[in-house]
Amino acid sequence: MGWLALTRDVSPGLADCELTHLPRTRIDVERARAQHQAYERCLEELGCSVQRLPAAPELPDAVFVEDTAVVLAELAVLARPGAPSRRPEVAGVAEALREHRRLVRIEAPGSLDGGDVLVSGRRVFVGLSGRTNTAGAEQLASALEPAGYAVSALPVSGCLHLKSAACEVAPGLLLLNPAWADRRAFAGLDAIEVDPAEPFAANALRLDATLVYPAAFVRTRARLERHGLTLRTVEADELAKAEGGVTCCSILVRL
Ligand code: CIR
Repeated sequence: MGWLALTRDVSPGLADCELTHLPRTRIDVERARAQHQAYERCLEELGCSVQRLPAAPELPDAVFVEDTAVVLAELAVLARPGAPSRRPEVAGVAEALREHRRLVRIEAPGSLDGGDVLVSGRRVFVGLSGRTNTAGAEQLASALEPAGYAVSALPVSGCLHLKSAACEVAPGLLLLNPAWADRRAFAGLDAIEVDPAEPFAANALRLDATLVYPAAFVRTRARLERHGLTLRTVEADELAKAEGGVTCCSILVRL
Protein backbone atom coordinates (compact mmCIF):
# COMPACT_ATOMS: atom_id res chain seq x y z
CA MET A 1 0.00 0.00 0.00
CA GLY A 2 1.37 3.39 -0.95
CA TRP A 3 0.30 6.95 -1.58
CA LEU A 4 -0.55 8.68 -4.79
CA ALA A 5 -0.05 12.43 -4.47
CA LEU A 6 -1.99 14.39 -7.06
CA THR A 7 -0.42 17.76 -7.69
CA ARG A 8 -0.93 20.41 -10.32
CA ASP A 9 1.55 22.57 -12.11
CA VAL A 10 1.91 26.24 -11.18
CA SER A 11 -0.14 28.26 -13.64
CA PRO A 12 1.59 30.96 -15.65
CA GLY A 13 -1.41 33.05 -14.58
CA LEU A 14 -0.67 32.65 -10.83
CA ALA A 15 -0.37 36.42 -10.39
CA ASP A 16 -4.15 36.63 -10.97
CA CYS A 17 -4.90 34.28 -8.07
CA GLU A 18 -7.73 34.83 -5.62
CA LEU A 19 -6.68 36.81 -2.54
CA THR A 20 -8.74 37.30 0.59
CA HIS A 21 -6.56 38.22 3.55
CA LEU A 22 -3.26 39.25 1.98
CA PRO A 23 -2.48 42.28 -0.14
CA ARG A 24 -1.49 41.53 -3.72
CA THR A 25 2.28 41.52 -3.98
CA ARG A 26 4.49 40.52 -6.88
CA ILE A 27 4.67 36.74 -7.17
CA ASP A 28 7.70 35.23 -8.90
CA VAL A 29 6.13 32.37 -10.87
CA GLU A 30 9.46 30.69 -11.57
CA ARG A 31 10.40 30.76 -7.90
CA ALA A 32 6.97 29.42 -6.98
CA ARG A 33 7.45 26.63 -9.52
CA ALA A 34 10.88 25.74 -8.17
CA GLN A 35 9.53 25.56 -4.62
CA HIS A 36 6.60 23.48 -5.83
CA GLN A 37 8.92 21.04 -7.57
CA ALA A 38 10.99 20.71 -4.40
CA TYR A 39 7.75 19.97 -2.52
CA GLU A 40 6.93 17.24 -5.06
CA ARG A 41 10.42 15.77 -4.65
CA CYS A 42 9.92 15.76 -0.90
CA LEU A 43 6.67 13.81 -1.33
CA GLU A 44 8.47 11.34 -3.59
CA GLU A 45 11.25 10.90 -1.05
CA LEU A 46 8.59 10.13 1.53
CA GLY A 47 7.27 7.33 -0.68
CA CYS A 48 4.50 8.97 -2.74
CA SER A 49 4.11 8.49 -6.42
CA VAL A 50 3.42 11.98 -7.68
CA GLN A 51 1.02 12.57 -10.55
CA ARG A 52 1.23 16.17 -11.70
CA LEU A 53 -1.76 17.46 -13.62
CA PRO A 54 -1.21 20.25 -16.12
CA ALA A 55 -2.36 23.76 -15.25
CA ALA A 56 -3.47 26.48 -17.64
CA PRO A 57 -3.19 30.27 -17.78
CA GLU A 58 -6.94 30.58 -17.14
CA LEU A 59 -6.70 28.52 -13.93
CA PRO A 60 -4.51 30.78 -11.77
CA ASP A 61 -5.11 28.89 -8.52
CA ALA A 62 -4.98 25.35 -9.92
CA VAL A 63 -1.77 24.50 -8.03
CA PHE A 64 -3.88 24.53 -4.84
CA VAL A 65 -5.37 21.23 -5.84
CA GLU A 66 -6.52 20.30 -2.33
CA ASP A 67 -9.52 22.58 -2.67
CA THR A 68 -11.05 20.59 -5.51
CA ALA A 69 -11.73 17.27 -3.77
CA VAL A 70 -11.87 15.40 -0.48
CA VAL A 71 -10.53 11.86 -0.79
CA LEU A 72 -11.26 9.18 1.77
CA ALA A 73 -10.72 5.43 1.69
CA GLU A 74 -14.24 4.70 0.47
CA LEU A 75 -15.03 7.56 -1.90
CA ALA A 76 -14.00 10.98 -3.15
CA VAL A 77 -16.16 14.08 -2.91
CA LEU A 78 -15.65 16.60 -5.68
CA ALA A 79 -15.80 20.07 -4.24
CA ARG A 80 -17.64 23.06 -5.58
CA PRO A 81 -15.15 25.82 -4.76
CA GLY A 82 -16.59 28.93 -3.19
CA ALA A 83 -14.66 31.18 -5.58
CA PRO A 84 -16.37 30.91 -9.01
CA SER A 85 -12.99 31.40 -10.73
CA ARG A 86 -11.86 28.08 -9.24
CA ARG A 87 -14.80 25.90 -10.29
CA PRO A 88 -13.30 24.96 -13.68
CA GLU A 89 -10.40 23.32 -11.80
CA VAL A 90 -12.56 20.43 -10.66
CA ALA A 91 -13.01 18.64 -14.00
CA GLY A 92 -9.35 17.73 -14.47
CA VAL A 93 -9.04 16.44 -10.92
CA ALA A 94 -12.23 14.40 -11.30
CA GLU A 95 -10.72 12.66 -14.32
CA ALA A 96 -7.64 11.71 -12.31
CA LEU A 97 -9.62 10.49 -9.30
CA ARG A 98 -12.17 8.52 -11.29
CA GLU A 99 -9.93 5.48 -11.58
CA HIS A 100 -9.28 5.34 -7.83
CA ARG A 101 -12.56 6.18 -6.09
CA ARG A 102 -16.31 6.38 -6.46
CA LEU A 103 -17.10 10.06 -7.00
CA VAL A 104 -19.78 12.20 -5.37
CA ARG A 105 -20.26 15.89 -6.19
CA ILE A 106 -21.13 18.92 -4.12
CA GLU A 107 -23.92 20.64 -6.04
CA ALA A 108 -25.28 24.22 -6.07
CA PRO A 109 -26.31 25.94 -3.88
CA GLY A 110 -23.66 24.17 -1.85
CA SER A 111 -20.11 25.39 -1.96
CA LEU A 112 -17.16 23.67 -0.37
CA ASP A 113 -13.38 23.97 -0.63
CA GLY A 114 -11.29 20.94 0.26
CA GLY A 115 -9.14 23.20 2.44
CA ASP A 116 -12.10 23.44 4.81
CA VAL A 117 -12.22 19.70 5.49
CA LEU A 118 -10.14 18.19 8.28
CA VAL A 119 -10.26 14.42 8.75
CA SER A 120 -9.22 12.76 11.99
CA GLY A 121 -9.90 9.05 11.88
CA ARG A 122 -13.68 8.68 11.40
CA ARG A 123 -14.34 12.29 12.46
CA VAL A 124 -14.62 14.97 9.80
CA PHE A 125 -14.62 18.68 10.65
CA VAL A 126 -15.92 21.16 8.09
CA GLY A 127 -15.07 24.83 8.34
CA LEU A 128 -17.82 27.28 7.50
CA SER A 129 -15.73 29.95 5.86
CA GLY A 130 -15.88 32.50 3.10
CA ARG A 131 -15.69 29.51 0.72
CA THR A 132 -17.73 26.73 2.33
CA ASN A 133 -21.39 27.23 3.18
CA THR A 134 -23.86 25.28 5.28
CA ALA A 135 -25.39 23.58 2.24
CA GLY A 136 -21.95 22.37 1.19
CA ALA A 137 -21.22 21.06 4.68
CA GLU A 138 -24.60 19.28 4.77
CA GLN A 139 -23.98 17.64 1.40
CA LEU A 140 -20.59 16.47 2.60
CA ALA A 141 -22.20 14.97 5.70
CA SER A 142 -24.82 13.17 3.57
CA ALA A 143 -22.06 11.73 1.40
CA LEU A 144 -19.82 10.61 4.26
CA GLU A 145 -22.14 9.52 7.04
CA PRO A 146 -23.27 6.33 5.24
CA ALA A 147 -19.58 5.36 5.06
CA GLY A 148 -19.31 5.68 8.85
CA TYR A 149 -17.91 9.18 9.31
CA ALA A 150 -19.19 11.66 11.89
CA VAL A 151 -19.25 15.09 10.30
CA SER A 152 -19.45 18.33 12.27
CA ALA A 153 -19.28 21.92 11.09
CA LEU A 154 -17.64 24.85 12.86
CA PRO A 155 -17.15 28.49 11.94
CA VAL A 156 -13.71 29.72 10.94
CA SER A 157 -12.89 33.40 10.91
CA GLY A 158 -9.83 35.49 10.27
CA CYS A 159 -8.32 33.02 7.81
CA LEU A 160 -9.13 31.46 4.47
CA HIS A 161 -9.86 27.83 5.34
CA LEU A 162 -10.25 25.54 8.33
CA LYS A 163 -6.90 23.97 7.55
CA SER A 164 -5.27 27.41 7.78
CA ALA A 165 -6.37 27.20 11.42
CA ALA A 166 -6.05 23.52 12.31
CA CYS A 167 -4.42 20.38 10.93
CA GLU A 168 -3.92 16.94 12.37
CA VAL A 169 -0.21 16.35 13.00
CA ALA A 170 -0.46 12.88 14.60
CA PRO A 171 -3.46 10.65 15.30
CA GLY A 172 -5.73 12.62 17.62
CA LEU A 173 -3.34 15.59 17.85
CA LEU A 174 -3.99 18.93 16.17
CA LEU A 175 -1.80 21.89 15.39
CA LEU A 176 -4.07 24.85 16.03
CA ASN A 177 -4.35 28.60 15.85
CA PRO A 178 -7.10 29.14 18.45
CA ALA A 179 -7.77 32.68 17.20
CA TRP A 180 -9.19 31.31 13.97
CA ALA A 181 -11.01 28.12 15.04
CA ASP A 182 -12.53 27.45 18.45
CA ARG A 183 -10.63 24.81 20.39
CA ARG A 184 -13.92 23.56 21.89
CA ALA A 185 -15.13 22.32 18.49
CA PHE A 186 -12.48 19.59 18.67
CA ALA A 187 -13.55 17.87 21.89
CA GLY A 188 -11.60 14.68 22.49
CA LEU A 189 -8.58 15.77 20.42
CA ASP A 190 -5.35 17.14 21.83
CA ALA A 191 -3.83 20.30 20.40
CA ILE A 192 -0.51 22.07 20.11
CA GLU A 193 -0.96 25.78 19.58
CA VAL A 194 1.05 27.70 17.02
CA ASP A 195 3.52 30.23 18.37
CA PRO A 196 1.57 33.52 18.65
CA ALA A 197 4.17 35.24 16.44
CA GLU A 198 3.37 32.76 13.61
CA PRO A 199 -0.39 32.85 13.00
CA PHE A 200 -0.09 31.10 9.61
CA ALA A 201 1.85 28.16 11.07
CA ALA A 202 -1.04 25.73 11.64
CA ASN A 203 -0.94 24.29 8.13
CA ALA A 204 1.09 21.07 8.10
CA LEU A 205 0.86 18.09 5.76
CA ARG A 206 0.94 14.73 7.52
CA LEU A 207 2.26 11.81 5.54
CA ASP A 208 2.30 8.73 7.77
CA ALA A 209 4.73 9.61 10.58
CA THR A 210 6.30 12.67 8.92
CA LEU A 211 5.10 16.25 8.68
CA VAL A 212 5.89 18.30 5.61
CA TYR A 213 6.19 21.78 7.05
CA PRO A 214 7.10 25.30 5.87
CA ALA A 215 10.67 26.23 6.76
CA ALA A 216 9.61 29.76 7.73
CA PHE A 217 7.83 28.82 10.96
CA VAL A 218 10.83 28.10 13.16
CA ARG A 219 9.14 28.80 16.48
CA THR A 220 6.18 26.53 15.89
CA ARG A 221 8.52 23.95 14.41
CA ALA A 222 10.38 23.86 17.73
CA ARG A 223 7.07 23.25 19.52
CA LEU A 224 6.30 20.33 17.20
CA GLU A 225 9.75 18.83 17.66
CA ARG A 226 9.43 19.11 21.43
CA HIS A 227 6.40 16.83 21.06
CA GLY A 228 8.61 14.28 19.31
CA LEU A 229 7.17 14.87 15.84
CA THR A 230 9.34 14.30 12.77
CA LEU A 231 9.41 17.14 10.25
CA ARG A 232 10.65 17.67 6.72
CA THR A 233 10.80 21.35 5.97
CA VAL A 234 10.17 22.90 2.57
CA GLU A 235 10.47 26.47 1.33
CA ALA A 236 6.92 27.58 0.65
CA ASP A 237 6.98 31.37 0.93
CA GLU A 238 6.34 32.18 -2.75
CA LEU A 239 3.05 30.25 -2.91
CA ALA A 240 2.20 31.66 0.52
CA LYS A 241 1.90 35.05 -1.22
CA ALA A 242 -1.08 33.48 -3.04
CA GLU A 243 -2.44 32.29 0.34
CA GLY A 244 -1.41 28.69 -0.26
CA GLY A 245 0.12 26.38 2.33
CA VAL A 246 1.56 22.87 2.27
CA THR A 247 -1.69 20.91 2.47
CA CYS A 248 -3.15 22.87 -0.46
CA CYS A 249 -0.64 21.65 -3.00
CA SER A 250 -1.56 17.96 -3.04
CA ILE A 251 -4.39 15.48 -2.74
CA LEU A 252 -3.24 12.27 -1.09
CA VAL A 253 -4.86 9.07 -2.28
CA ARG A 254 -4.13 5.85 -0.41
CA LEU A 255 -3.63 3.20 -3.10
C1 CIR B 1 -7.48 30.92 -3.11
O1 CIR B 1 -7.74 32.00 -2.59
O2 CIR B 1 -8.35 30.12 -3.40
C2 CIR B 1 -6.03 30.60 -3.41
N1 CIR B 1 -5.35 31.81 -3.77
C3 CIR B 1 -5.37 29.94 -2.24
C4 CIR B 1 -5.96 28.61 -1.90
C5 CIR B 1 -5.26 27.93 -0.79
N2 CIR B 1 -5.83 26.66 -0.54
C6 CIR B 1 -5.88 26.08 0.65
O3 CIR B 1 -5.50 26.67 1.65
N3 CIR B 1 -6.42 24.88 0.72
